[in-house]
Amino acid sequence: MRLLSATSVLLSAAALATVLGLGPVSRVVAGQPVPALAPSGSEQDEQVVVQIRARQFIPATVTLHAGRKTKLVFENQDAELHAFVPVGLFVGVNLNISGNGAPEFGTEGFKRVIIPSSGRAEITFVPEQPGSYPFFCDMPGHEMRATIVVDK
Ligand SMILES: [Cu+2]
Repeated sequence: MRLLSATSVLLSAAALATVLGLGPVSRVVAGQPVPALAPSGSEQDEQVVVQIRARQFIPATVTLHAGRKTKLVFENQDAELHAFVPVGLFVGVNLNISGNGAPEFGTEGFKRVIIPSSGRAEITFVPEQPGSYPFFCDMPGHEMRATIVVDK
């Protein structure tokens, strides 16, 4: 009985909120559902895999999301070394690199990671600034370019 009356009180409070126009917390604006606030944890983590094959980054455009914890994975399926050289993406951004690549850092932070044949590099970070960020491989003679797009 005690539980039941507590439920009644909650229902009454909800009804009162509706009458007062407070309504439900989440609303649909312009036909687009508002994403629910997820509890802290891994639910909003994003993992994106970029394959390197026949001197190409696949896919050529990678879409990430600002503010979301991201693991960006590069898998080198070629029989030669490749490098991931980002432009602008990591300025002022903390990151963590794992895998068996050889990362290089300079005065402005992360410069590139060289990835051995059949190797992989995993970069964990939170993209901050929405925008379009090119990246390339700077191994001699390799003409490999692709783009990371950070959406809001
Ligand atoms: Cu390359």
